[in-house]
Order: sequence, then C-alpha cells, then structure tokens
Amino acid sequence: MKAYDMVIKNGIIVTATDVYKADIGVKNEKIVEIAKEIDSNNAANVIDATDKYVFPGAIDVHTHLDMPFGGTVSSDNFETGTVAAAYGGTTTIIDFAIQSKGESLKKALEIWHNKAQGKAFIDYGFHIAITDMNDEILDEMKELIKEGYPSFKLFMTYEGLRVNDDVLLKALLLAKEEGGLICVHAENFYIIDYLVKKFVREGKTHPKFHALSRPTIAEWEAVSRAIKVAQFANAPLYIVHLSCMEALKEVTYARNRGLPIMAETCPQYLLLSEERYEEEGFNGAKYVMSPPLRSSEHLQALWEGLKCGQLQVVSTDHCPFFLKGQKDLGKDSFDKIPNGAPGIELRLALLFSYGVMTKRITLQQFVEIISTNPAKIFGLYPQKGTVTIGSDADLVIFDPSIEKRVTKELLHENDDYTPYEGFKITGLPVTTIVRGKVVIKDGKLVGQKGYGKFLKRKNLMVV
Ligand code: DUC
Ligand code: ZN
Ligand code: ZN
Repeated sequence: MKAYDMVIKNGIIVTATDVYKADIGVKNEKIVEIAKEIDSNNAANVIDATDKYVFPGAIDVHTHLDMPFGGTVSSDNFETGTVAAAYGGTTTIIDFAIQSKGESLKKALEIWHNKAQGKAFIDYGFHIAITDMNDEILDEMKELIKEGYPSFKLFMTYEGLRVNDDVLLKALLLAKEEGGLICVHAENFYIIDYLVKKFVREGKTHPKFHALSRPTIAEWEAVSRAIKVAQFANAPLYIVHLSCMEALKEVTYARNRGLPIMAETCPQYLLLSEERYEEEGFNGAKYVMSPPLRSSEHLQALWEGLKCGQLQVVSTDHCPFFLKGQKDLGKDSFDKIPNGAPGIELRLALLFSYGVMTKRITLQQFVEIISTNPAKIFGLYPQKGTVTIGSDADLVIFDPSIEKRVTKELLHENDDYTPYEGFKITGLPVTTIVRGKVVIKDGKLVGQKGYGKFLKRKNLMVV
C-alpha cells in the first residue's frame, strides 16, 4: 500500500497568508503532508504542478441551482451546475433551499436535498431562505443551526419571498443567541414596486427599465436599515450581492466601528456596467438581475472595497436562464424577465485576470476572497478554505500562463449565453480536486456524478 493516494509536485501553494513552493501528499481525502520534496514512488497518483499555482478549492456561497423563480426554473441543476463549477475551480457550493409559504424549513431542505442527491460532482451545503416566519419556524431555526444549517437568508424585496423588519429582527435575535448567521438580499421593496408600476403604466417596458426601477438608493436604504436592525440585535449580518458604493459606505462605516457586518459582491458588479442594458434588441435582458448593474464609479468603489477588506467575499449569485425560452417570458415587459445570470464557472478566472493581474488585489487576497473567507464565515474552516495538514484535499491547480477569450462555447454552464462573452482571460484552472479525487483533469471532466457530498456546517466566524 502506497503512503499517499496522491502527490502534487512542484506547485506554488497559495493560501490567504503565504505563497511558497512545496509538494502536497494526500491520503484518505485529506492533506497529510506538505514538504519541500515528497518521494513520488510512495504515491498511487502523481500530479505535476510545475509553474502552476495550487489554491485551496474555491467556495461559492451564493448559487441558485434548479430553483423555481420568475415563472420558470434556473437552467443549471445540481449536475450541470456543479460540473461547470468544477471546471471553474470551485469545489464547494452553498445553495439556497427556499421555504414556500406555509411550509416548514425542514420541508424546504427535503426538497433541496432531493434535487442535489446523487447529482453533485462537488461538495455542497444549504442556506435556508425563510419566507414565512412564525414561532414554530423560530424553533426550527434553533434546531437546524445545531444540525449543520447555520445560515439563513431573508429577502427584503420580491413579492412572495420578502419579509418585513419584524421577521428580520426576530431572526437576528435568534441567530445571535444560537450561533447562526442571517444573510440579507437588501433592496427597498416599496421604492422598486412604485417605480416598476410607474414604468409599466407609462409603457416603458424595455429591459433597461429593470435597472431604472432599482436605483442605488433602494439598495442603500435597505442595507442601512438591515445594519441598524443587526446593531440593535447585537448580531452578525452578511449582506449578499452588494452592488453600489452607497451600500459599501454603510458597511465600511459599521465595520470601522467594530460591528460584525460582512458583505459579498459578485463578478458582475465588478466588471459589467449599466450600459449593457442598451445592447440591441432584447439583449439587455441578459443582464436583468437584482440588484442590477451599476455605473462605472460603483465598479471602481467595489474593487477598492475588496482591496481594503471591507468586502470579504466574491460569490457568483449564479442564477442562469436561457435568453431564448426563459428570459423572453419578459419580451413584452421587463418586469416579467426572470432575474438572474450565469457566472458559476468564471469566478476565479475573472477575479484573477481583472483583480490579481491588474494588481487591484494580491494573490493571497484572491485566495482569501474566493475560499478562505467563505469557509470561515459559513462554518467550513479549516476543513475547507486553506491548504494545511488535516484539511480536505480540495485543491485547484491553476495555470497563470493560459490566455483565452471567453466564448459561450468554452463554458459548461447550461445556458445560451455568458455575460462575459469576449472578455480576455489570463489564467485558468486546469485541474480540480475534491477530497483527493480528481474531478477535472487537464481541462477534462473525469469526476463522478454523485461524488459530491452534503456538508454540515458549524462554528461560524466573523471576519
Ligand atoms: N437576484 C437575482 O438576480 N436572481 C436570483 C435571486 C436574486 O436575488
Ligand atoms: Zn438575492
Ligand atoms: Zn441570489
């Protein structure tokens, strides 16, 4: 019997704190040795990573696979979505199990477990989106935090999903008491509702009115309100898909006073601006997502927020819909376009190309943002999120010398477009390893459907 199931040789290991050259020995799904030189005769499988980076597997804490939404269902399921994620260097996702009205949280989890069971190529966990709160649901939250589901999402907007501030407050108080974390989709429902109805009444139905109906003040107000409710509850809070500088200023102000407020942004808010809505014909619908794309000054501010650590995570909010057959439900009016866009596969390549290569963030910050912080915040650290002895052998071998232009054909997301068509990429993941098993090998899928396992999470950290 060999001492190692796998040895990765000569790679440049990058963690949130260090960059160094060493070999990695893997046994029984775990990293068991990191040394200057490991004898490859002792290994069943040897992978040469010369001139390549070895990152901890990336963690995407915001995906919507197989999700009923906007009169249709997001087009990637747990099979296609996790394959695309693995190609992109993501080894763990945390998806959202969404409670239907009148339903228990456990029922929502049962439905989402059934969607994922036997399909995933990479590991996964679930946040629970609470849409219908009462005392029993509060009791369930308590129980579920202990059972490995410590994070909950509340929508402050979207008819049918949204909750009021009383629910936000109750959830925050409970999470504070029991060691859970509340995440919010923060936009002001009433501002948006007023503007959507006004534009529709005036016959302003083009996709660009989606963005105009969701101005930054709607996000700013809701982020500011959520932070204040969290401050009152003395609870940590995580703001999902933050998109504008006013909201970032609220987060920064709170963090500078020592409040446990954390926030993520997504590649689309760093790299795509509102001019996209002017693309010809119905093409602006590709970018109909919430919050919407913003003007370039906001993009600049978000990069600075990442650099200074005021934003801790980049996730994708991957929520794909086909332009033909799904987005066109809103052909006659922007308010019927399913909200969301694909992005699960390009997160590392985009952030490396436009963050690390342009020196907006360091290589260590890149790892922190895509892997270490998500693991810490959501209760997976140090099992995941770093390269150290005893951690799961979730590893990405990344070739920084590859140069490509993004085309839809390059990708594995189940969609008929990518918002990043034509983007120049420097650096791509070539090999993705999940718990010691190679899932993507030199750019080819070799993993097994159903290998990905459900992760119970605990011990959340504030970063
Ligand atoms: N925003 C989107 O664009 N899609 C899914 C849900 C969300 O909040
Ligand atoms: Zn959201
Ligand atoms: Zn989302």
